[in-house]
Amino acid sequence: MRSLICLGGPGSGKGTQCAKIVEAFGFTHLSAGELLRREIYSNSKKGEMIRDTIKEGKIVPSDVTVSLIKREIQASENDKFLIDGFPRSEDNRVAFEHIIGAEPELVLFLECPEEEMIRRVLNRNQGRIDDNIETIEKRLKVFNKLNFPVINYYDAKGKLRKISAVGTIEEVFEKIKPQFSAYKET
Ligand code: UP5
Ligand code: MG
Repeated sequence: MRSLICLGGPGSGKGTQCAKIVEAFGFTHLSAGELLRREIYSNSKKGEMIRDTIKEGKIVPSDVTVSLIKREIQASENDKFLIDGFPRSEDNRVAFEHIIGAEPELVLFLECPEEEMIRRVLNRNQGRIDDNIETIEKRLKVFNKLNFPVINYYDAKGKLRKISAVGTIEEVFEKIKPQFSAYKET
């Protein structure tokens, strides 16, 4: 199993760029946020807890997210995964590496100014319960406090690739592409 990770603040463009990477390089896209949102609507026991956590911009317990990711990996015939928006904390990272038993080959980090992230999220209009200014401010705080230790960890291991997320969707993708020179275009 080979995995790449895409990190960045709320609205930095992870989902948008991951969709393009997947199309160009044949990865399976696993968005942790999407898997959690799907769980809310599946009437599972954990759905209510997940909804409350997302509404508060907090991080869902690692075992819940990791088991959703693991289920997708096991159900897939692909062996290349692009994980979007996870791990968001050191606790997430350790749980992932312990349970999945692998470290990512590469970690993309989409760097975006906060005002731009807020603007993108507020313009999204997809009815997400966390796309309001109160929750966005909480999401940004949690991102700054808990995701940076993970980003620094991968940086120290030489796995981090910082990409400026400013510019059009195509311009950002052009900056990402060279990072994938080792992966075959599909
Ligand atoms: N857009 C994208 N690129 C653009 C560009 N270059 N120029 C102009 N506009 C651009 O993009 C956001 C919006 O901006 C879109 O409308 C897009 O068209 C436009 P998107 O690609 O959706 O950005 P993304 O980084 O994916 O933003 P998202 O809001 O999904 O990021 P979050 O990290 O906040 O959300 P996620 O879904 O990952 O998590 C949601 C919540 O789930 C978390 O806050 C947390 O509570 C919980 N969660 C966990 O607890 N654990 C996890 O592991 C994951 C999530
Ligand atoms: Mg997203």
